[in-house]
Amino acid sequence: MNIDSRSRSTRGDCADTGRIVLVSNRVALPGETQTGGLAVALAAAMDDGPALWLGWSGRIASDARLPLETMRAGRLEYALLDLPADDFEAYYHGFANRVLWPLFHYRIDLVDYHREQHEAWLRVNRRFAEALAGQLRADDTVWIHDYHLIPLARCLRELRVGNRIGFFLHIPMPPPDVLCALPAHRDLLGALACYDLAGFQTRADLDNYRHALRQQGIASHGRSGAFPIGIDVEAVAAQARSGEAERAEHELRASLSGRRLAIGVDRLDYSKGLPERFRAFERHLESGASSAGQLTYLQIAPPSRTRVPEYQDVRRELEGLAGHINGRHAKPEWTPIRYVNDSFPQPVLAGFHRAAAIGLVTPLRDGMNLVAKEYLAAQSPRDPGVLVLSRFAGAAEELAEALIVNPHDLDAVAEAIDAAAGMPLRERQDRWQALMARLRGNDVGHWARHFLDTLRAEPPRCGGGAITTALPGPHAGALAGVSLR
Ligand code: GDG
Repeated sequence: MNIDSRSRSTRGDCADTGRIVLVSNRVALPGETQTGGLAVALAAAMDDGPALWLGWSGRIASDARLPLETMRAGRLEYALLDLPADDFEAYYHGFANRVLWPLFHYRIDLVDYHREQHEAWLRVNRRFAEALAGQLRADDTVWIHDYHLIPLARCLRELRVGNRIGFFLHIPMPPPDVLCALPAHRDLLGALACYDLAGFQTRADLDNYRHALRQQGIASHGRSGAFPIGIDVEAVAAQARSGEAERAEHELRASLSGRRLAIGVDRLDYSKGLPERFRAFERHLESGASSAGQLTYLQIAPPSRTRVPEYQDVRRELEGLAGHINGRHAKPEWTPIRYVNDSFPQPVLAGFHRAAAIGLVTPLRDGMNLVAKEYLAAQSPRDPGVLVLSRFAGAAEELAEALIVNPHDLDAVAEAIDAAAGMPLRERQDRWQALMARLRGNDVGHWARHFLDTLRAEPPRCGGGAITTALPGPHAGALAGVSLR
């Protein structure tokens, strides 16, 4: 790549109306079914304005420096880069999935750290930076997503990119005592501090970040804030009323033989608390509560990261548990748990949600959890279901009218299932309306605008190179939910 032309491209006029340039490990190409929260959210957020979305192509290449593959869909352009086999293995299957993911979900016990994988992570980020710098125009605003790409702003600054650069962490930010289990924790915090704006899902995540910076004596060059991610509420509600959803709802209801439905929809991931949820459902079956035996629990769990041993373990554990619970409690005409390792189109999921009197969202740790929000948006206003929600999902900070539970307390979850099953219509409607008002007040469009307006409220670093301290601008303090350092 030509450094001169890159420098020129980032030193032009610093106008405020450029493209949004999204960067994430994977992109959601048009027409692809996505089962990850990040892709679903970004695809919904990028509805207006010209934008470029850059990410890994999904391909391994022996010569990873081939020109980027580009394509266009309406105002959205995609740029895809290939990655070399060794680096990809160490960066993605190693450092991202077996170090950062468990660590940021408070699972130090599952962290498998190797220094050479950390180095591959940094190399891949430099590769992303080179690919991106070649695509950037002077007035672009760069928005980088998630833990795979934390070092990217620092790499871009090293290439003298002067554009505004923001970062959003989709997963939880752990407290300093957890974070410092990572040998390179200071380097990681220093990389986050390079962003003009670092965004987190919740106030608690933001506090953890700031606390860690203070503890390590690291000065941030930019600002930080809490930007809880939302969903496209009206789109999910419309999907739930579509013909495809109605058919799915109808067929599912017809299969229940008069029983009611509890539903869980989660990527098969140990952070989602599925074994605990299965056990809590068994506790409910054995509780003697009036609703015990009257509910069928459908768990949709599309497999993810299938090569990672911890994911294979949780899958085996769930198969054992489902077999055990059904073996003990099933009747000839009824199976208590329907456990489905498959993914479905979003309108079908919305129909399933609408068929369910109870939504079970009980992760042990979750950045936000979009399924909790999708379950609510899919409900019928006349007869809404009840959300049982873990206090350890970021969504619990906003969704106080759900039945909030500690997923480790199996008896409490079993009691919440019974309370949800017996909740009078009026109370269900009151809770649901309060929750929907909250979802509508912060949908995915609002989330994206709020982040980008905050990022753009500061002058860009035209010219690149020098990293300066960004001082709060005149409008910045007025933006709700963002606190400035
Ligand atoms: C990360 C953070 C944060 C699920 N099964 C199917 C399917 N899905 C969709 C859901 C939802 C998305 O995948 C999952 O989003 P979550 O938020 O629940 O979880 P993560 O994938 O872990 O996402 C999370 C999120 O990023 C956004 O910031 O909330 O905390 O971990 O949209 O509906 N979609 C389809 N078929 C399925 O079977 N089509």
